[in-house]
Amino acid sequence: MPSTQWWKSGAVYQIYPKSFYDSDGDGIGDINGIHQKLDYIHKLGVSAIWITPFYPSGGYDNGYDVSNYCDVDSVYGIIDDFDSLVLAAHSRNIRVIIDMVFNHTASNHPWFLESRSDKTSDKRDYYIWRDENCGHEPNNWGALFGGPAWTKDENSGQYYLHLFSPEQPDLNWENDEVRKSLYNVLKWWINHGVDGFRFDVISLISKDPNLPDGVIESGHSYGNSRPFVANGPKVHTYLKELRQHINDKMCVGEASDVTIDEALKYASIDESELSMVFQFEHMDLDGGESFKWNDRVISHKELKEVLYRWQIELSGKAWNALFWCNHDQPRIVSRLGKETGELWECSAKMLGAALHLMQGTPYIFQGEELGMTNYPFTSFDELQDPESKNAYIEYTENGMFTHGQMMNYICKKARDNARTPMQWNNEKNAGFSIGTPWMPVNPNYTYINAQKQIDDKHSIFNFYRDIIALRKTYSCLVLGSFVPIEPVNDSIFAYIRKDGENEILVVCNFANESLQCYEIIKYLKNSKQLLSNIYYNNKILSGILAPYQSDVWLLNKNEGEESL
Ligand code: TEU
Repeated sequence: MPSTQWWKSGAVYQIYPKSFYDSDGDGIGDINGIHQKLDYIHKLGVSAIWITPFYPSGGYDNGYDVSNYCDVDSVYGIIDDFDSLVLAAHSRNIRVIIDMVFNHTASNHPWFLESRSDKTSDKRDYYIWRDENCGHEPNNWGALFGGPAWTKDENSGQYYLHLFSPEQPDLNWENDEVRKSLYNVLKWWINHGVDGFRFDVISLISKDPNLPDGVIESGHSYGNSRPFVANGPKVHTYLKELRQHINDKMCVGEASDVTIDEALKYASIDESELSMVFQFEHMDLDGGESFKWNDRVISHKELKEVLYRWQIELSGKAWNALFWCNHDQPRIVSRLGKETGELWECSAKMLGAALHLMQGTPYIFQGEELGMTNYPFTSFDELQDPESKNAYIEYTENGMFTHGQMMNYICKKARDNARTPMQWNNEKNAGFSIGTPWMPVNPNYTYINAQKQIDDKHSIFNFYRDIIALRKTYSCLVLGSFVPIEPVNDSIFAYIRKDGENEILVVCNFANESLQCYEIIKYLKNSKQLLSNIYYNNKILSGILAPYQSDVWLLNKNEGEESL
């Protein structure tokens, strides 16, 4: 394979440290816990780990409210632990990517404390302060975690902007000193050996300076700020400037509300801004009026349309970040596959193959490689995340949903589903901690756990190993073009990846039933099966796919259609 940037052929493993592995028995995962599990990560074959925030924090949003960008929160360890982790990861050829939360700080960050202390403070302009508007907030925007996006500071009588929660005031990127301070943070971590950054909600850093009212959509109490804060007027200027401070490090931006046109700028292959962006169009397909709180099921037809469009439109111009899961999403096997029964394993593998073999950098969220599932929440008291707690209170109090409806939606969509402890073995607390875990362990840990899967060659873990290895073996799976096979059934995702050397066919049945796919038979003649999640039949040769079947074939180039 020709040499290419490591993140193009490699996969990234996302670690939510609080729930990964607890090395000191306080019920909370930590940096040394990650260190102790590096061999497991190495075995999977990933090229990098991305660690979500582990910095001192206000403690409101599980680390996404940073109170000191250049340190490790004592609950996770000390900076020496981080330095040792980087060395140990590098010795295994695993890069380390860290999360930078630069749209906002915590409300107890010294910059904000100073900013709010006095209207004339040097740091006043580090944040976005405005006078009241006829006795009300400066505009009608709502915050993502509930309530208005403005909070009044009684001391000065002015309001500060917070797109998420009052505990997360937005930084004012217009201020040169703010940007310089943030670039110094990047330098500090580069000196600690990190290989890349994931930038939290980076598409929101540049706001429309007029801060106009937003439309109040049905089912909402406040105006929608997104048209005025996402992909704002100076975002690309700021990112080009930021890029000068990180040289050739890999950087992925979380870009909510990003369009393809915007992604072509953020993630252009000349990398003048970022290496790639996380877009959410495929994850938002089951959203609706009440944001994500519903039990709608993602349509396979729409999913395919979105994923294929991103593949085709970015091809040769920008680079995709591929993901089903992260710390904000429910578990994918519960969302698009089967979380129990004999098809659990098959569907988890199919979802892995469908995603990883498209063009882009695949991300695996801890436990996805084991087929970990959503948690069966039954009461409000089990919830940790302010997003779902606030939504529960708002929607049950305003009579929009009953307790039962809201708990059903939470079981399907809450971010807490991703945050239950990693299931290492079938011992106490799934081997996550000898103390009391900060979140309950999913009761299915007795049969879904790492220990059970590592040595089983047919396990989900080993299937993930195989797809990661396949991308390293065949260059067409990395830089090769993406050619959809259509028309096929809406639930069948069939595509060919090809370059000058090879052509590989990927076919995945997203349905919980056998489906005909005669359209692919012609490609299979004299071709070689590289991978399958079905070990008991070869009906695929006659064009029949089993429920959730996923197959990967190295094509004999003389067969199939000339036009490919
Ligand atoms: O998420 C940004 C974001 O837009 C999410 O809040 C998303 O809309 C939500 O999770 C959907 O349910 C990032 C972080 O990934 C998230 O954990 C933080 O809470 C948020 O930013 C604020 O920093």
